[in-house]
Amino acid sequence: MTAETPERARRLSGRVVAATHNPGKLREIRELLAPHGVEAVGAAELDLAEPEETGRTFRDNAAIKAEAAARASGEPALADDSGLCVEALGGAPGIYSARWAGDSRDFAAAMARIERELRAAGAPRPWRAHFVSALALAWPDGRIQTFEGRVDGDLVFPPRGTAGFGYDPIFLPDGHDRTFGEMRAEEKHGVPADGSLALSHRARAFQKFARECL
Ligand code: ITT
Repeated sequence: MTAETPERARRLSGRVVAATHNPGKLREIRELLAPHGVEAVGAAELDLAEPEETGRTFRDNAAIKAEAAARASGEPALADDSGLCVEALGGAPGIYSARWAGDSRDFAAAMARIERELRAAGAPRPWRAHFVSALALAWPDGRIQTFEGRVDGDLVFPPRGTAGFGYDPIFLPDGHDRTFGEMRAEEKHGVPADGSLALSHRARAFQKFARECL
């Protein structure tokens, strides 16, 4: 049902429902869409319920969220499912990245848990990890398109920087000496005008999405 390259691409214009309740993500999605003249209205603003994320992959969960929002709103909906995969922890927290922060969304605790588990496992440095973002665009008629992006890097402790959200302060992307938490928004998820590869997982997924849908 989901495909990276749909038979007939559909273009998005006007407005889209951003099927997320995460304000950090919503901000990034808005900033990514704005240059294309597409406005994003957040799921919380429309009072949309949060569906249960029962999928086993980022793509499945993104599709669940986008489809639920498109059905409930009658408008096209764009969802992101994303997470941090730590190699020495077998890819954890992965699709459970939000859950590791608990109901209170305590990412300081979630980052501390990652450090604790790496030390307990005796994992040799560098502590490799990657962020993944799956974007799903669902149309009210049930059609869905998905796109995935990834960025690799090392984990650093203690966390550095206060920008961004979630696990940004411990993620040092390859080729950079500042964490996502120390970068300006534009550096983390800006899309280069010359068509070269963006830095963040979400911006990389967005580049694929933009090629097909904007
Ligand atoms: P929605 O489902 O409502 O979109 P969520 O926060 O629950 O919000 P996810 O299920 O996709 O979203 O969980 C992804 C988690 O992974 C997110 O809460 C962050 O902690 C982390 N994450 C994803 N992208 C990130 C990024 O760019 N920087 C830092 N942490 C990120």
